[in-house]
Amino acid sequence: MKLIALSLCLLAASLAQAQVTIKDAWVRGTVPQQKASGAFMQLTSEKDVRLVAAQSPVANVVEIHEMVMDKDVMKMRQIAGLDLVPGRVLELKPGGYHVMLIDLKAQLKGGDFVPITLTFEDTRTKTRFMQDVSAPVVALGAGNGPAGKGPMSKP
Ligand SMILES: [Cu+2]
Repeated sequence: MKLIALSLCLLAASLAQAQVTIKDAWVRGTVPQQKASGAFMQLTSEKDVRLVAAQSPVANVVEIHEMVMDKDVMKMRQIAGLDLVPGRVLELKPGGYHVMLIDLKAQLKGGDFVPITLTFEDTRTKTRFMQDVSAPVVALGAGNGPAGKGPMSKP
């Protein structure tokens, strides 16, 4: 009886933590020697939360990036976090916000899955929570990615 109560508690805890809906996650495949790649997905939250960090076992460094115009050249740079507006889809996509996988430990091949752990912060309570996603790798030159959002053909 105690065990059942405990597992119900754990279930409730894990459900309570799933505050952000993560959809259509994918990672751009790499060629040998390539040391970085991007991860893309759609995030939706019912609450005011902020994506503050990401981790993945495939990369030594994982950052949150945005694309900015710098003297007519698109460049990407790290940002401290990304706010989610409740009920609105925040799209991480090629040419826009993305999760940057840096110093990759191995080549990312089509058909592989990349586990990514996202850390969010409830902007009111300042409570942090983590959510995992398993993102399929879409190989370079394989055409469109899931749901027609293919690898970046232009920045
Ligand atoms: Cu980047």
